[in-house]
Amino acid sequence: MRLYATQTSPYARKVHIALLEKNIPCDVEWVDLRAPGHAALEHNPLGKIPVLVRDDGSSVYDSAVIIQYLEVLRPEPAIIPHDPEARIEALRIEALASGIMDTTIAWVLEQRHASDCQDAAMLQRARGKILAALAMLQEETDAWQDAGTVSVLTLAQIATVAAVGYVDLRVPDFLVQFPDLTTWMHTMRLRPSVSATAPR
Ligand SMILES: N[C@@H](CCC(=O)N[C@@H](CS)C(=O)NCC(=O)O)C(=O)O
Repeated sequence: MRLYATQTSPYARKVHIALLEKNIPCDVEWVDLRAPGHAALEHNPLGKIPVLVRDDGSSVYDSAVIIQYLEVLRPEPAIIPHDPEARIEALRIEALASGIMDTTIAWVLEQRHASDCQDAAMLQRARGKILAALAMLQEETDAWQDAGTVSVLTLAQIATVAAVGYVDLRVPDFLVQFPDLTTWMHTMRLRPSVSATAPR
């Protein structure tokens, strides 16, 4: 199997951490998304990463679907709870974390416009949403103080690491008001799957 990814994509990082936590061997190919005709286009017409290409050449995307595929491919150790209520809760947190990724990327792209061309209202709205979602994630992490030492991370924890790591990479100021979340992230960086996938 081969994962097409970039070294800064939080969606790809989520998948990469899941592969490592579940101990699933997979080659990783770094893609330059700005290059015309880059490798991911051959496997996903949308040209987005992550894309997982199976040994029979078929593709799986996007990141949420890849996670479901990995769980079917190798059910143990499970990263998604079997209990229906706990499962929905894990998927909700994954969606919340993905929303942080989406909104942070939109914020960063808008911020790159010349200052007189920026949509100030959009930036303000996006910032508010990111901060509200981070506050919610911080509450979740209060219950995950042992996550640095558990045998396997859950999807909710993996998605949280990927989202918070991305905010830290692009807009670290947004994390200043979340000291508990920041401390939790420091603990998580001691974990091999988290340190090996840190954005570079
Ligand atoms: N919902 C998708 C989002 C993937 C995504 O937007 N990836 C970005 C990189 S972080 C990308 O490939 N952008 C290139 C493009 O949109 O052409 C997922 O969860 O996999």
